[in-house]
Amino acid sequence: MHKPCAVIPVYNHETAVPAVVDALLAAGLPCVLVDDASSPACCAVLEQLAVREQVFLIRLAVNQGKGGAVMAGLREAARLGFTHALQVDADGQHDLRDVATFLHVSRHNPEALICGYPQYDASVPKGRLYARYLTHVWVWINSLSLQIPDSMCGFRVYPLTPTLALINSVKLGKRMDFDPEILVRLAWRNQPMRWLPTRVHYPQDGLSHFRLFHDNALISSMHTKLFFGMLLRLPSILWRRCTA
Ligand SMILES: Nc1nc2c(ncn2[C@@H]2O[C@H](COP(=O)(O)OP(=O)(O)O)[C@@H](O)[C@H]2O)c(=O)[nH]1
Ligand SMILES: [Mg+2]
Repeated sequence: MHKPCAVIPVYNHETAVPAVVDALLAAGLPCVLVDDASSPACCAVLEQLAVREQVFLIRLAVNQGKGGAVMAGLREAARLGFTHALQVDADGQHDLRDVATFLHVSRHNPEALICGYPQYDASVPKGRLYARYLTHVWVWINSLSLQIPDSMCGFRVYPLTPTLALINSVKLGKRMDFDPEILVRLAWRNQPMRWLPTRVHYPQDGLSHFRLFHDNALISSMHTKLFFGMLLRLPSILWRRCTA
């Protein structure tokens, strides 16, 4: 059973989001938009989009952060009867020409989480690029494997059943700490994962709400928390790996 949709967390990206929705609908994907307590201007654009067939909109009364918005969208996707969800940013930084490939691989590996392996161009802010290397190393330690080559790219197809089983049983980070944390925790559960290269572009006039100090501090404390979580689970993770 493979019935996919897209889940798009939106926080004040009203200029870019219509083109993202157009591209996803053209690729045959229904869209679940999650308005993360955006400005009135962005709300109005999202309401316009939601008039269209196959576009669903949910509203969070209080800003949750990217992770909180994605989790709300994944729950809504399952409620609507979808089995898989493509997580994609609203700001147009992901290469939507890859949607068909991601869906093809997901359809042939329905149990797997399909993750984007980002190929950055020169537009990537250097501070972000270096911070990612630190995250890669933490993720290798905390997942007890080198199987996760990137954990920050928010372009992935989630199989909803195992993903919601995790989200409903653990309190995950609700901001920019979400993308790496969910991968490590799924890896602890032996979730099959696949990586596909995909181009990531930071538009010159693009609007990123990533807060360099605050979000990096949040991500560091998440890695530390996962480190102790990994130590506690070490015997059971290794046992599961050996008997898999
Ligand atoms: N930063 C941020 N993004 C949010 C929030 N809620 C939803 N989002 C969405 O999460 C995605 C990633 O945010 P973005 O600012 O582009 O971060 P970046 O891609 O890491 O630079 C976009 O689709 C945002 O619209 C929030 O509270 N803060
Ligand atoms: Mg972005």
